Amino acid sequence: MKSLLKSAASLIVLGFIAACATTSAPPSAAPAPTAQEAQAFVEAAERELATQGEFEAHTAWVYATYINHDTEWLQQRADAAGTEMRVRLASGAARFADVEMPAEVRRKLNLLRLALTLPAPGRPGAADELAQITTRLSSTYSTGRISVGGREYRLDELESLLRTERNPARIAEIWTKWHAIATPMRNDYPRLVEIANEGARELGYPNLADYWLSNYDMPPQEMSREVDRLWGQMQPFYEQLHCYVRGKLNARYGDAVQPATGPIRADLLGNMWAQEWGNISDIVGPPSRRTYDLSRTLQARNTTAVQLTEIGERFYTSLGLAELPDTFWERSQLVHPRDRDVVCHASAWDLDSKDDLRIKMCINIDADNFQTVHHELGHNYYQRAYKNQPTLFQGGAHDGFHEAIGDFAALNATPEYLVRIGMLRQAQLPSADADNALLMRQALDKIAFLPFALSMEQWRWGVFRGEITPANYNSAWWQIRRRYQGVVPPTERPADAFDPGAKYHIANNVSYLRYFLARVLQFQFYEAACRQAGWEGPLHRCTVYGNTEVGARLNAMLEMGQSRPWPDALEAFTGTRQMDGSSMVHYFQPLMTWLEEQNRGKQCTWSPT
Ligand code: X8Z
Ligand code: ZN
Repeated sequence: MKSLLKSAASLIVLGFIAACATTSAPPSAAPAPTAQEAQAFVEAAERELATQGEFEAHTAWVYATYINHDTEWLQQRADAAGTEMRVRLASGAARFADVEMPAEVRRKLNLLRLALTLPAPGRPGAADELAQITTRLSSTYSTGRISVGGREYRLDELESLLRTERNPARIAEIWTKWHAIATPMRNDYPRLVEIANEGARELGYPNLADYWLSNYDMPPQEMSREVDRLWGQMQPFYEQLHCYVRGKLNARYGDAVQPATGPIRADLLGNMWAQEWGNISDIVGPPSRRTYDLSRTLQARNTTAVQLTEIGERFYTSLGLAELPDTFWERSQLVHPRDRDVVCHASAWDLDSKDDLRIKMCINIDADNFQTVHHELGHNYYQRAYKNQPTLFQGGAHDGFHEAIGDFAALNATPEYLVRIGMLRQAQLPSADADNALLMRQALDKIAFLPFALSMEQWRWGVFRGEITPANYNSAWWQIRRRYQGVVPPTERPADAFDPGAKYHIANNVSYLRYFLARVLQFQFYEAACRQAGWEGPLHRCTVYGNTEVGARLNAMLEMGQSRPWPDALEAFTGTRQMDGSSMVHYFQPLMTWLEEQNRGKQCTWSPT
């Protein structure tokens, strides 16, 4: 992700050359390059990436925290230059394809080839045109505002409204107006795809989808099969959840708004993109005598954005990790500045690969932001742990690891933990009979998310492969969302709609498979950590808060960065070399059993087309 790291590239630098990737042979007249030359090439590349990356990061920071004509200009220039540099290095790396060399140098060359999110072709002007498009898309998204009831709202404010708004007409209005901000993107996006596909082909990949899928230390087709396997493990659970939630929405809103059969109306789920549904747990239940509402608890205590961030930091320091530096508090953007446009979407930054860590958020005080603060700090603690690795190894074991650390931390925020840190009173501690209510709230966020993440990437892979053409962009988007998630838009979509662009990661070209993988991995990390801590109770009640032995083992995995194929890193912390949904299944098993009972006799499908 562009803004996540010191350079646009480093987070996605991963993996071995894909089996299908071709490399061009050196011209026959030139002498074959040597291993020493490969080593020297890599060292020079790392120096250039480090210097240029630091410059790019500062430019990107100023743009993201103050969007205006001049910062757009700077951002676009830096982006184009960064793309040209990385394309030059990626093409240069291909020269050493047939040279015998130490494994570490080979790995770095492979990472160099995969170091771009959107590769541009080498012809003059291509990187520039691409940077113009990406900057325009980014600014259109981040400066989007809509008018509701005579007042202007930004996206972060609309998200807050949707968390609690229960009037279906007003919900549909907010949803429809926000999605309209993406309409101007509809002509830019096909051109972006065209240029980046051309760039991917020049680097030896058939298209951008295969290029992205080559980042996982295995051939892209194999990675696709892994994704299908993981989804297959959780799909039955999602179908039960969908069925139960649909019934509750039908009971709440009636047949005219939400029918009892078929797909769910996407705007009714408490989230602009129907990606996480935890905000409608008041509608879904199940009722429990004693449970708590984290948003209300935080608000009742007048928690500030700084305090929320300190709560997050405290979890990591309790594991024995160092406090964040003073500059983190001086330089981070925690809340929306009063008088300027910014990129509100949360991100974590490492500007110098030393100690200049920051987060950039527009914090509103609620449970979602509690989760996001932990998420972002997970990125920062990962970045700090691998800062002594060589430049090309400074990244997550794969991008899903980077996204999973902070979510793993937040899984530890159990009621018992909240009592320990003084957020809840002992008397508010939910008893065992509240387990299903607690698990439901988690399932609405964690399980509902999986088919959303999959839909995002299924759409993009189809677009990158040319199977979805511009004329079908929007209809294919809704076909895919309906098939995987079982959701439909509240109203017929206009002919010029470009609904995918209303989601940050499409407008900003951040791959999304990472979040799907992270949902699975975070439960593997959590179960492993709880095992290390000797926890014997129900998995979802475990917290490793304060356990420095777990912290040391976690940090050992983080310190590896991407110096080794990801199964090595996974093994270092969990003892297994496979991504696997069974920790997630195990965590939610009591709720699954309960849901199956509740849904007995119901028709739990939504015709997928
Ligand atoms: O984009 C994010 C993070 C930044 S890496 C806030 N997330 C995804 C999203 O918001 O769509 C975290 C969960 C999924
Ligand atoms: Zn993230």
